[in-house]
Amino acid sequence: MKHLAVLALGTLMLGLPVTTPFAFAQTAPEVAAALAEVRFDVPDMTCETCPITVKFAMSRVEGVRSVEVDFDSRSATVIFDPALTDAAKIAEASAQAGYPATVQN
Ligand SMILES: [Cu+2]
Repeated sequence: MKHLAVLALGTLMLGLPVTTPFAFAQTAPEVAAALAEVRFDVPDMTCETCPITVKFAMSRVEGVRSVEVDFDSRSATVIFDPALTDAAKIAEASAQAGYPATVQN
């Protein structure tokens, strides 16, 4: 009886790696194609630790995939899923952390 349970568990665990990569292979290209990139001006950054706060605030927005903040140019480049968020919400998060951000044209 014990052996049967172990066998059943083994089969269950073996089944996972077979189905998981297939599911990823199907969804990954769609997700990558749907991502958007926006550059923001963040003029109120005054020292080299300000980008840490901006990056943290923007990264917390649901749907944001990556945030790169450049202190020298007072800008932030954000990659996000437009199905989950938008530039206005990301700018608002930055503003609430003390750094108003505007989309670069
Ligand atoms: Cu600072």
